[in-house]
Amino acid sequence: MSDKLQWFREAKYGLFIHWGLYAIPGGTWKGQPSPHGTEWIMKNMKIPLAEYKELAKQFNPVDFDPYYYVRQAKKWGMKYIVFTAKHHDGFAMYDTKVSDYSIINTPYGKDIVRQLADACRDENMTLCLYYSQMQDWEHPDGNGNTWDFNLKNQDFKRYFYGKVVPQVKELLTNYGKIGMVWFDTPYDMPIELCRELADVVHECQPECLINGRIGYCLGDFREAADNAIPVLSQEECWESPMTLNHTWGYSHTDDNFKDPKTVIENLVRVVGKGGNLVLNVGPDEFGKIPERSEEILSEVGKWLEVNGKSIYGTTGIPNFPYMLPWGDLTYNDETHTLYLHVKNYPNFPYRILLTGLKTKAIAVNILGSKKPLKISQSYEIARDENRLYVFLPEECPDDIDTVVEVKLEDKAKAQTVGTAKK
Ligand code: FHN
Repeated sequence: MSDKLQWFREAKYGLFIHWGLYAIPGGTWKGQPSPHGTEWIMKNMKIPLAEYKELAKQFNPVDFDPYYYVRQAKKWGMKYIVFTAKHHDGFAMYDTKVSDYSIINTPYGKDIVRQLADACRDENMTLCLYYSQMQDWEHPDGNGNTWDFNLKNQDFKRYFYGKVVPQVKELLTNYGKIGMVWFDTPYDMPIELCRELADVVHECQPECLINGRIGYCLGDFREAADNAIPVLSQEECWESPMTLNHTWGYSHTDDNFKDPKTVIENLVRVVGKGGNLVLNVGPDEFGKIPERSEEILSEVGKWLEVNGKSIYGTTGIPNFPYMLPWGDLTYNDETHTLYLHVKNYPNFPYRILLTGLKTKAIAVNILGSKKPLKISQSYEIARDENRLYVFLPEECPDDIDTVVEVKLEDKAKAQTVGTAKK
């Protein structure tokens, strides 16, 4: 049986793109800032549909270059792209026959999903599509728009069968192979409809993944809360969606960006807990990715060029007992290789201690250098304590995260803490 999660399990790092009409106001409407989430501006400010729809008459992202997006994502070390085909505002960024509310009816007039799909296919990048299945502030029967529509007349099934099902079918039949449909905010959508939606995806493309936010654990993996990293390592696949600043859509004002060190730290933590990180950019109304986002992602990409082995195809050691004062660890179970991510570089005597690893280390070096590092590994019988000391060079090779590669004799085994007697 094919393991359809295989590509996702190995990918570890993806690019999320939140892009739609909301890029035009960029978080400010008639001089007033939207309280949170620029892509939520319509709902946050209860903008009448007729007024919000006017944005479509303006939308002309002439700077959008799909090949640039995909090549940048590759350079940044990302292995998949998740693009908002339809967000909560109901506007389709592709040529849909189901509704007039789409990119085709803008001055731009070209199908964005088509262009991205072509570029992804040519550049060998996995394309995944975000689709807001429950919330739709344009459709009178969709969830969320309480200021334009009378809720008493609402019939969710009319929206579900009239827009959701046919649009998801369009996305999965007209654009080639899609890696995943990224559903969102299922709220209290009835379970039968969620099941039906999953069936639609499976019928159109049996290999296509469905993320956890289809609801009721019907997805192929679990989606963590936004910007959240679990405390414990998880054995099943999962994903953490994360912003670079404080919003998903483009913002004219939010310059509160995470620096490259923080992004790398988050990536390592997510991967070390067995997950994937899907990191967001919000292009502006012309289709330009914010400069600061590009700078940060380039830095992370450069780090990955040297240290990618410690990320792709890795996970953590399940139930590793200790927090590490100097950093984090990731582990490749196939090659029996452990990666020690040293974020707090030690002072004299320039060594780090890993307590709790039972397996013998056979070769140790810093990624990017072949020079072997000195180690000392011991087991103290009375304390039942395994120790591995790694001696590092005096000068820190990478201020952000120096990665020590530890080849093990066998699969990594960790000690347990809390069992006094054997
Ligand atoms: O409401 C959305 C939000 O706009 C954004 O798309 C994020 C991405 O995970 N999901 C929802 C909130 O969880």
